[in-house]
Amino acid sequence: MGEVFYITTPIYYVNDVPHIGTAYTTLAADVIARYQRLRGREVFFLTGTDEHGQKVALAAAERNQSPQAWADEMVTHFEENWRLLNISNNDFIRTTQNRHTQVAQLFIEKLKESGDVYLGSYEGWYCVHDEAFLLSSQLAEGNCPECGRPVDWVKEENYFFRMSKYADAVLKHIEDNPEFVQPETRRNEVVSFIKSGLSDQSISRTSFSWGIPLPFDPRHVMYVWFDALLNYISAIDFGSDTERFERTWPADWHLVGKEILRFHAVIWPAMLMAAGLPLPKRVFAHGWLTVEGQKMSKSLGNVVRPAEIVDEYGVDAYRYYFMREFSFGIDGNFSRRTILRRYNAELANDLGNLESRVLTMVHKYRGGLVPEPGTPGEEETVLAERCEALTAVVEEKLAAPAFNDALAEIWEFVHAVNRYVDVSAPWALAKDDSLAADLDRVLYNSLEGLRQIALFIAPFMPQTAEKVWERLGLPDIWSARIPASSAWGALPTGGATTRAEALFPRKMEGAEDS
Ligand code: ME8
Repeated sequence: MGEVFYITTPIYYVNDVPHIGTAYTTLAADVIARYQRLRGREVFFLTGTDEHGQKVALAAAERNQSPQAWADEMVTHFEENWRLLNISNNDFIRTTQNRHTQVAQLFIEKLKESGDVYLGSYEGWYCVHDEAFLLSSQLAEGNCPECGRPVDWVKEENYFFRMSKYADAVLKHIEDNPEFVQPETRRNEVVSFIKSGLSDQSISRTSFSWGIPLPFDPRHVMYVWFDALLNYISAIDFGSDTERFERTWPADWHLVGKEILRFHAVIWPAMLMAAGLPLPKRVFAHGWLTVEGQKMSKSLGNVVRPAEIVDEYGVDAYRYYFMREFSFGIDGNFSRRTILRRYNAELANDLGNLESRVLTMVHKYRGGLVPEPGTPGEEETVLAERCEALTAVVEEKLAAPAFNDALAEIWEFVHAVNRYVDVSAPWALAKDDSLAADLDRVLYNSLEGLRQIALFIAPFMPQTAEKVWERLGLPDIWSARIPASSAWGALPTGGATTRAEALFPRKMEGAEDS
């Protein structure tokens, strides 16, 4: 079971187009997916859209459109944004697709038959923005505790999922498997939430119709969260292709924002237990991003779209910044000033200059051809050892995941290669013909340093890694494997390198005022 490395993002509501927050989770998942592929794993990386529910129905109604037409239009923005950000998802699931509605209906039918779904009546609060049923005791000054918006009083006949029956088992699973819900602070919140008592979960609505009809009572549509969580198994053919399902399930990682951890760490495991399915290996809740110190909101008009940043800095600088600047588990603040600083210092200067000066020297002194490595001296041995150690460190940091620390370590290596070039001074060696073998060795090892850097940055900056790889005369970076292709000295000699435009042209500072 579960031979495939399976990673997911939340499926996003189509009531809005993507912004840097939704892109953040998607990008993080992409980095892990790309890394695991380079490690030789078969990866299934899933993202998609959550298209049912009252919130989407209302957004469509405001525009006098049918919810389906609205979803069809909105989904193109997600696809476009993920293309722009070079996201390598293997599939894109929409909850209005037939493959999904079929599985959702099959699943709820199964639970109805086993007695875990029953008819009752709900009376209580509902937050349309968060699509969440709330108890009076959960309200914050009468409003939704999560988003602060006013809540609606709902009184309907509903089907319920017997979640209370699974409370102890879910709690035990969380306590026995510390890697299941992360980070730890969030796990503690989930544990106290379960300990405060779980009631059965309302899982259908009758007051509107934009949802999946219950097969045994079509007056009801499925509660949007019950429907949405099932995307993780409908996309891998639960109920229709058992072989595929079993190779892929359970998911290795569900990446989610902190506000929806409870759905993934409480309701979802209970649903899976009720269906007799294994639980995902890990649910990781990351922090929230603010913009220049403020919560992003349409009413404040401060929502940042990925294209604004990509147009200015390019896709890889975007990806680098978001993965380097923030610590994944905690909240972070996006600021235009820090992206500009990092761009100039770390991309244009540290990485860009290294690449251009090494390739320039190889062209100037060796006609662009990769020279012989010769016998490694002290400096080369140190560099090779650092590089080998880095392979293990990156593996560990990405398992955490601590993207920012992984990049900080990779940049220590970029500095080490820069220092190697400085102390070896190939320009001085070039002045003396009797030192030709030394010059060969230094140029070879500098190029090898660049090759290693390209591999390390590939999951984070795929386009830049491809460019460096190509300029080194190497065939296809995505067929490389870590660690096999990362052993020091794997760069073949005699290959033709190419000099080309700067990877990250320097930008004027002082133009940003925030
Ligand atoms: O909750 N900072 O969809 P959604 C960081 N459809 N991440 C952010 C963010 C921010 N400011 N804003 C959004 C839903 N996100 C449901 C999910 S899953 C079965 C159903 C990211 O469109 C983060 O991953 O509201 C968050 O959990 C998700 O977008 C919410 O997206």
